[in-house]
Amino acid sequence: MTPTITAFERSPDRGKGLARDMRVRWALEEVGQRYEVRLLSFAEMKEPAHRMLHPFGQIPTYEEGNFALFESGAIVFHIAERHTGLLPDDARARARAITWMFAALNTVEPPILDRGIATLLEHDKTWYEERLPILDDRVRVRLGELSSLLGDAEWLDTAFSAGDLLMVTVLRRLSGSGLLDEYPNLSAYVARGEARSAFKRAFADQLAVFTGKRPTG
Ligand code: GTB
Repeated sequence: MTPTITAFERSPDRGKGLARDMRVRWALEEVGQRYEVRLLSFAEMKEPAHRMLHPFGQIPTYEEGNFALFESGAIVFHIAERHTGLLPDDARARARAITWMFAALNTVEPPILDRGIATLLEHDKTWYEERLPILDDRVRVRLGELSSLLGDAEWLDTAFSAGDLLMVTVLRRLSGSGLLDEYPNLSAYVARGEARSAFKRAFADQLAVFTGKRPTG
């Protein structure tokens, strides 16, 4: 059955692939699973029909018939478990990849999110200029640790996994901040993720929502 996901009808990032449907699209492309997309306005996300799928009235969601999921990490995990290509077969390597999925969402993303919210919603506050460097430094702590761990390796563990997919999407949220540039190996890691053909297809599809131009090829 072809799954259906939800995404913004008008993404605030104007197609930069920073909203969380991007990680679900990328996972589906990695495993070669076709999917449909239902686009929602902000008002539609808060309506009872959508809240039946997502209790917090957000995107993305994932539906297969009458089976529905919300939370991008849970959706990527579901896709990774049901197909080959995103989680290793070896039990220990699989557990390590799942650990990286949690680390991306639960350890690395929170300070990046705090910074993003401040720049988006708090830039007109009197204390903003004082707070931003504090938030930047909290992000730097995690980036420094991740950078040391990654070293000159290609991926977080022995092969690309759902852990890398989530980590790359989390790090991409720093685009335009200049923070990632301070860690050349992390910039290169993100670039490696973005160079994957599955990423490119997912990116083109979410961009087409904004430009109205269907991707070719
Ligand atoms: N923990 C949930 C998950 O991982 O799925 C969080 C879901 C979530 O935050 N969804 C956001 C949403 O629906 C879209 S992704 N927001 C509307 C609302 O809460 O009313 C967050 C996001 C939005 C926009 C950009 N951007 O434009 O750069 C980046 C990220």
